[in-house]
Amino acid sequence: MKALDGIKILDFTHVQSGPTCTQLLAWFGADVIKVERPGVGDATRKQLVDVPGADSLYFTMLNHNKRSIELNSKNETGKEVLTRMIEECDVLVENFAPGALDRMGFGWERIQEINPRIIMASIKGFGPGEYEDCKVYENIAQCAGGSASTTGFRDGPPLVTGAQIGDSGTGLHLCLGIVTALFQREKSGRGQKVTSAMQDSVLNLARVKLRDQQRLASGPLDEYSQYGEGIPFGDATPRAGNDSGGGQPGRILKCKGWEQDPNAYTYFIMQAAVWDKVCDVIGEPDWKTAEGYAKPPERLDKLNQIFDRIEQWTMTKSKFEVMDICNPVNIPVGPILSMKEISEDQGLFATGTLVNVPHPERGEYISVGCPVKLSDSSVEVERSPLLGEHTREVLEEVLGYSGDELDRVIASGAVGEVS
Ligand code: CAO
Repeated sequence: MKALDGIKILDFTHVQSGPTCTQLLAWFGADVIKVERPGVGDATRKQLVDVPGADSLYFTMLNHNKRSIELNSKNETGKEVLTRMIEECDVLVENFAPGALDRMGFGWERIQEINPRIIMASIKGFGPGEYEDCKVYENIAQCAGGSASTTGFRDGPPLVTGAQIGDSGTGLHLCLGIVTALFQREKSGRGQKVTSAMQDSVLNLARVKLRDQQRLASGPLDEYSQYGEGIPFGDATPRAGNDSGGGQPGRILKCKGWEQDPNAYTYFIMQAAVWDKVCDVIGEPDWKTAEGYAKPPERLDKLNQIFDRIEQWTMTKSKFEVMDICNPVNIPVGPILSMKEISEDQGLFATGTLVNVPHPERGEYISVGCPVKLSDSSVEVERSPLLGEHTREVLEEVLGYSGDELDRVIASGAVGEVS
């Protein structure tokens, strides 16, 4: 048994944000039926193509464990089929541009009329207000949500981050909203509308930077490097380079081989509780008791000097040797792992966080499996569906079409080429 067994999802999502949400629901056991434009499908199927003719990794890695039905929701017969799907499903998830569903004739009012128990979950770039009609992609959300202005080095431009906090981050938020609404429906019997704006999700993940914005009113942020460097703070949370986000100073430091290897670095946290151990490891035992070094607040104005000294030591070790030496004495460190190293990490394959997935068109590829583990709801990662692979199956098994009625729907052209 899977946690969401019996839950049917009308998956009207595309690109990245929505598909990450419905992929999680599929992994938790829901029957996710992806509705795609006949002959075209989710645009990502044909974006960043690496194997000519096959669905791209962009698509396959975001759409595991789903079924695909081709359906033109703007055609009369297509609207009839969509109406039946809304009747049958527990949740409709969509991330079209603002207003697209209304233009199709399926706004929230209409959807509720068709099925009062349905949960309708939407991702938009912005919440209600000045920008609500804007189309939004990942990096726009990172910029509008406060992440870019607080990422990068103080003397450089704002930076976006590689982690897709705008798309996949919002998908996660929406997924939580959906299962919460399903839980409430158990008691109320009613569906509801769940919305997650990408700006809001990024801001939620960047909330410590809003914390710092307010702390500025009480004086400089003394855990930021610029404090020790004597550089005055402005009126907004500055970019903090690789400084640790918390009260324990941390930096990215070079390790042995950094001249050739762009990822020969370690993250090193100078946690106050293990200061003595840090001093021993780097060969500065006197700093344990020396004035200006012994107490955490005294060290804040010389973080650059102290980290330079620690780096002299880390540069004599590989990033894995730093792990091996520091972890046994409880100094928190972490190697900067490349995607190559991660993709070869057998430990991640053993936990199912990485999986090898066979695919009929492209052969085997590596994907990220379900990042949330439930002890009583296992996940078997299955390949993404080919476009329209399950059109007939869904029409017959889920929507109950048969005989002349099925022939009529297929002949209408609303569901693409059905084999
Ligand atoms: N049958 C018929 N028409 C369909 C259809 C189907 N099965 N599926 C989609 N369409 C139509 C839509 O109704 C829409 O038509 P209208 O423009 O006439 O309303 C049209 O296809 C295009 O949809 P779209 O506007 O959502 O797609 P886009 O490529 O122009 O924009 C995006 C993409 C992502 C910018 C936009 O969807 C958006 O802002 N979504 C919300 C925020 C979001 O999720 N962004 C993250 C995307 S991942 O980086």
